[in-house]
Amino acid sequence: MSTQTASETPAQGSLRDREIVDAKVIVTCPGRNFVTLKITTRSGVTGLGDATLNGRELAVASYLQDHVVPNLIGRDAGRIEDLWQFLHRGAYWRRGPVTMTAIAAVDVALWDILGKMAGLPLYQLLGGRSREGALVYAHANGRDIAEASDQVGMYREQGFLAIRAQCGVPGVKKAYGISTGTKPYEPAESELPAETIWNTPRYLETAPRLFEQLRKDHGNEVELLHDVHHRLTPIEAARLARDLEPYRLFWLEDATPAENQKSFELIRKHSVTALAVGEVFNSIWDCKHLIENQLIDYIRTTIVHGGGITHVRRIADFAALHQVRTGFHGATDLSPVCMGAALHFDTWVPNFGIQEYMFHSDQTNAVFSHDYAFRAGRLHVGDTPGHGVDIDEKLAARYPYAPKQLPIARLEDGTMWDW
Ligand code: CS2
Ligand code: MG
Repeated sequence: MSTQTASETPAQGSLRDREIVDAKVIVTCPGRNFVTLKITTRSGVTGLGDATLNGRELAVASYLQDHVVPNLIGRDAGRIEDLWQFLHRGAYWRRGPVTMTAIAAVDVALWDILGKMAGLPLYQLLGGRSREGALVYAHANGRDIAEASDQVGMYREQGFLAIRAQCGVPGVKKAYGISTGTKPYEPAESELPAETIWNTPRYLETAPRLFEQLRKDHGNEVELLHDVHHRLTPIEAARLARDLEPYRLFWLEDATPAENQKSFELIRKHSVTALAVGEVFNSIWDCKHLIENQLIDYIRTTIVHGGGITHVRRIADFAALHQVRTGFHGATDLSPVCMGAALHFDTWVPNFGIQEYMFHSDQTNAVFSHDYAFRAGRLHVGDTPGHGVDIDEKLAARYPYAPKQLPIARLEDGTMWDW
């Protein structure tokens, strides 16, 4: 009878099977730039991780290619936690969006390999289903309130139960979140940052009118969300949160820049509007104070920028202790690989809140095949082993990198502001 050593399990194959023999950084631009890490084991099992950081893609590609990949070859793909600790503590210059996005790509690729070796979907590896499908929200926007309301109506007809609404601000050219033409909103549109102008008083006057109209047009059932995108001072954020109370938002996002975490005490003092923060965070240390002091209601730090499943699981568990729920970032500049991994996480995590769902283009979906599907307001993952997302490398090679950066914002007097 063959004796199995600790490192030999049918599910995970032998240690030799799990040895990492290749790690490839794939940069492709099917409509927008994405960076993907593909790890291959000696047994030929491969795993994918998203490494996309909008506007700074090549920084992560280089971090992976030059500083991470040489450390992966020859290692055991099954030692996911140890590799996470090696890449985090071993970096010395720890944390930060580039480092944590690179670590996330390795981490998600290894979880993908583990699922494939075990023949299990990622949600099962994490602990199994906690729900059928993840509630998602779409992005409605319009140049004015009427147009934004029409788009909310359109998404409701498509079956969305939750919708983010943004609208233009009178007198402000290219306000945040407003798409031009028929394409969904795409912020990174030029090689160098486009300059946009911001006017807070006009915005503070417009936003409450938008939601007053949306409630009149669409009633109280649909969940409405709004993204301030870091543009208000703490007291302005407190005022907006209070002005929006009658319209019962699901959440008000990034109401004020969250480096100054005490500023959320001011917002909390003046309003019961639910608050969401964290898409620009990349570590549990960025959100610890906000979570343990109940200063937010949803944490948005997601798999691709938050150090992968291994680290975001710690953030979610810490948040659960304080009744804070997850609300993962899910813009189009996070690839379907991230969306796939995030949805498996959403399917498992007990303190799930909601998942952002901006649609990827057909070009992007042709490069990144996946088995998640939208039904009745929720995204449902399949049972493919791993996270269920794959990349067509030949097709990806047809879309070379196109340098793009995010816009910047200035006040009308030229003062640099938060975009
Ligand atoms: C936005 C993002 O979706 C959101 O909540 O904050 O679209 C953000 O502007 C982009 O991800 C930046 O690349
Ligand atoms: Mg946002």
